[in-house]
Amino acid sequence: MDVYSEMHIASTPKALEYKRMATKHDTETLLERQALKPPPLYQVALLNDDYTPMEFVVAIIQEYFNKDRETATQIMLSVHRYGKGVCGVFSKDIACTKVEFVLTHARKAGHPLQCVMEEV
Ligand code: TYC
Repeated sequence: MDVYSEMHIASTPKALEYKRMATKHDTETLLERQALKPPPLYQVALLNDDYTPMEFVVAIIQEYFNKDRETATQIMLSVHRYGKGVCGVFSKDIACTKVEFVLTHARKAGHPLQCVMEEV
């Protein structure tokens, strides 16, 4: 069969109807898959070290994780005692940006504070 005959078949009403059904089916499948699988979330945590001042860590938690002073102090003390503390849970982009901002701020201030993100 030559190319002109194929083009004719591909545009017959029946062929167009099949094409429309296939497209609709694909769209529904994609929407169903998106509805069933929510995007992954990431926790952002601070790690303990022996040098970063407690007051600096409290200020960081307040500034980048929107915590009041009391909550920030509790998180900082938890990191100090147990080695690690979660400051919040975010989408991938937001978590990545938080880590970058915290690390940049800490390095500029000359502190070795570590901040990590982990899928929850
Ligand atoms: N351990 C630090 C100190 O005694 C305080 C500290 C707390 C450091 C939390 C880092 O993520 C941290 N100065």
